[in-house]
Amino acid sequence: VKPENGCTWPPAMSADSVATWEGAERIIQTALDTFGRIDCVVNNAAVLRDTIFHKIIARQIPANIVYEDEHLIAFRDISPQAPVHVLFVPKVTIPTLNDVQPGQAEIVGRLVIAAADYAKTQGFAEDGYRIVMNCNDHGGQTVFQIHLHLLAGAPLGRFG
Ligand code: DGP
Repeated sequence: VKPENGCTWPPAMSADSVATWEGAERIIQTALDTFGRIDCVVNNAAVLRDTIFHKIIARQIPANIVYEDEHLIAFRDISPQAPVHVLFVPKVTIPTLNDVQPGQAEIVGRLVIAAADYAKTQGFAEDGYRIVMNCNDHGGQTVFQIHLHLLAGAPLGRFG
């Protein structure tokens, strides 16, 4: 559990401080009523691991969404690094690639297939594209909900 990657409810309380709060059940119910979901429960505190991408999924902030299904969402990167730069994000909360469980292979696979399908429907599959997933500090990850970058639309230069 990485509460630092999200927040607890009520706000400004660490999971530990809520542990002694009577009525933890009520707190968790309030979080559920307010946010529609909780990601996990730590010491009787509801933990919401919200990122900017969760807010896009919940339509709390706008994004240029190009694809969505029950498992994932795809939208244009706010700071494009190529003529086409789309992010594919699962709806299940997974902060980093290190947190992907063996039973979650399908979730990661769906991101790749959705990106390839998008390339085909947009007509640049044959020209080619690059997909990138960053993990933690050295990988340059800045948003702690796993996501796949699809880059295309021009020769991207050699990488790796
Ligand atoms: P990474 O460095 O791999 O964690 O990539 C995060 C990407 O997310 C980065 O390329 C910029 C993009 N991004 C950050 N905030 C927003 C946002 O509010 N909207 C959109 N569309 N993209 C964002």
